[in-house]
Amino acid sequence: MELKTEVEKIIREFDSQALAAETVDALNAVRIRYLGKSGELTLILKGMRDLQPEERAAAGKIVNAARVRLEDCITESERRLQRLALDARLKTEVIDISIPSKKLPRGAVHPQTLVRNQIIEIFTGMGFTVEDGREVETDYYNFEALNLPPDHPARETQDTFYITENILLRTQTSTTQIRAMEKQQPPIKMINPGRVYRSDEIDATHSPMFHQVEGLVVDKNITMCDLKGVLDAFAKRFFGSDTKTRLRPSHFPFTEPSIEVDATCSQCGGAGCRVCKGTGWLEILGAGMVNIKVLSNCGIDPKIYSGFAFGLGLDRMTNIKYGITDLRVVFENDIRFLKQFR
Ligand code: 2NM
Repeated sequence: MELKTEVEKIIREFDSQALAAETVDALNAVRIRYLGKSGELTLILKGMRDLQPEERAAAGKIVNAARVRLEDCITESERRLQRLALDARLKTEVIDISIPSKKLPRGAVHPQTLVRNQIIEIFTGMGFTVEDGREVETDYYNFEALNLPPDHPARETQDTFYITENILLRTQTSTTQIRAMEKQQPPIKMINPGRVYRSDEIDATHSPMFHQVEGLVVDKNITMCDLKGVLDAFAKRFFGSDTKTRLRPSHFPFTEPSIEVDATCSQCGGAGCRVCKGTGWLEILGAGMVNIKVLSNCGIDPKIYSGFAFGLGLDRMTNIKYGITDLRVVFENDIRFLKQFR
C-alpha cells in the first residue's frame, strides 16, 4: 500500500475509535494503540529508517503531520471527556446549605485584659491619654531621672534585669512618663499601662514580668487634693460607688510627699474577711506629688508647675477584682480558668 493511503486509513480508524471512547482511560488506550512505543503510527515512523534518503523527506512530512493531527485530537478529546465528567458530577452532587456549620469554640477575653480595659476606660473618661513606651531602657530613664541615687536598693542587680551595665529591662512604666515630660510642656495627663520586669522568684505574689498602670498629671496648681479626688473617683468606679479610700504616708524617691492608697475591701465591703485579712482595707496603689527634682530633670519648671503620679499593679487589681489569691493563675492561661470569664 502506498504510504499516504496507509496513513489516511490509520487516521480514519483512529478518529472513529477516539470518538467512541467514553472515558479518559478508554481514550488513553486508543492513544497507546496508535502513538505508544509500538503503536501503529510509531512503527511507521520507525520504519522510515529503512527508506532511501530521497524518499525519506516526503514520507517524513506525511507521517509527522499525521502524528501532530493525532496528538491534537487526543488533547481535545481529553478536555471534552473531563468536561463531561464534571457535568455529570455537578448533576448528581448536591450541597445541602441548610446543614448547620461546625461550631467554632468561643474564646474569652483574659481577665487581665478586662481589668486593663476597664482602668483605661475610667481614666480616659477623666481626660487622661494612654501611652506606652519601650521595655528595654537605659539606666537614666529607669532610675537616674526618677531620683533614684546610685546606691538605692532598688538598683541592685538582684531586682533589675541588666542587659549591659547601662541598658536594662524597665522595672516601672514611669520611663514613659519621663520621656513625655522631656518632650512636652504641661498640661500632661496620661496613664501608662505596660509590662515591667523584676528579677523575682515566681510565687503566689511575685513574677519576673508583671503589669503596671502608672498615671501622671502635671499642670499649674496641681495639689494633693487633685490626687485624692482622682484616685477616690477611680476606686469608686472600679470597685463600686460604696467604696471608700484612705491615704497612708509612704516613701518613694520620685514623689514628695508619698502616699499609699487603700480602698475598702471589695469582697466584704469593709467588715473584714479572708481577702483583706480581717482589716476591711486593701492596698490598691502608691502615689505622691512628683518630686521637684524629677520635674527639673525633665525640663519642667517646678516654680510654675506641679504634679501628682501614681502606680498600680494590674495583676494585683485583677486578683482583687475576681477574688483570685494566686498571681500564677493569671499568667498560666489554663483554659479551664480562662473559660470562666465568658
Ligand atoms: C508609683 C508610686 C508613686 C510615679 C512617679 C512618676 C514620675 F515619673 F512622675 F516621677 N511616675 N510614677 C509613681 C509615684 C509611681 O508606683 C507605685
